[in-house]
Amino acid sequence: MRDLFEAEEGLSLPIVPGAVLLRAFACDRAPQLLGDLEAVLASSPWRHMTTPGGFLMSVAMTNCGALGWVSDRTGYRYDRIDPANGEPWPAMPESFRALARGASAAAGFEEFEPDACLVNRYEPGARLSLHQDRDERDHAHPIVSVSLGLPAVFLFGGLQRADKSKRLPLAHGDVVVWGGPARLNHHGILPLKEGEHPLTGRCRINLTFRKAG
Ligand code: MD3
Ligand code: FE
Repeated sequence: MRDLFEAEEGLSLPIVPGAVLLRAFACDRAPQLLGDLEAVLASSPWRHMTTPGGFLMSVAMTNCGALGWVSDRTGYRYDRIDPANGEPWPAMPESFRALARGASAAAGFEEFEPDACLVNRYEPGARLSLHQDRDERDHAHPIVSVSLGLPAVFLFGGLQRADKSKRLPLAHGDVVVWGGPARLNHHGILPLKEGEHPLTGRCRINLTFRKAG
C-alpha cells in the first residue's frame, strides 16, 4: 500500500473503486491558485459556519462559482448568494476551473463542468468529522478535491457511518477525484497537526469542486 501512495503518477486507490489519487498534480499551479484565492477572499472572506445542531465548525470556509455550500441552523444547502454580504459568490477563477477539468479528465471523467468550489481552511486542531456529501443534485458527477499547504490525514469510510474507515495522508498538491461508487462514501479529516508551510503558512487549504446544481 505504501508504494501505491508514494507513486509519482495518478493511480486508482484499490480500496475505494471510483477514487483516483493524483499525487502532486497541483504542485506547479499552487502559487497561481493561492494568488487567485486572495481575490475570492477579498469579496467573500473566511467564515466559520454554524451546523444545524448549533455548533460552530472548526474549519473556516468560503466559496466561489455560481453556487456556494452554506450551513446554518436551518440546514445545509447550495445557494447563489453569500449570506455574509448578500451578493453572488465570486466567479470561479479560470485557474481553478482548468485544474478541476484537467484532474477529472486525467481520472477518466470527460467534460466535468464544476459550478461550485467550496474552499476549506484548516488551522492546527481543526477537523471535519465523518460525513457524506449528498447536497448535490446529481451524484453521478465526480468531486475533485485539491490539498494545499500543511499535510492532513484523510479518513474514508464506507456507505454506512459505522463502517470501518481507512486513513490516507494527503500532502501539498495532491488531488483526489471521487466518482462512481466512491461518491457517497463517508469521509472526514483528522485534527490538523501543528506546522508551517512555505506557501500557506500555518494552515491547510482544500478546494472541492462539484457540479452541485
Ligand atoms: C469522498 N472536504 O468539503 S476533500 C468537504 O479535505 C470535504 O476539506 C475534505 O469533505 C477536506 O465536504 C475532504 C475530499 C473529498 C471530498 C468529497 C468527497 C472526499 C470525498 C465526496 C465523496 C467521497
Ligand atoms: Fe465532504
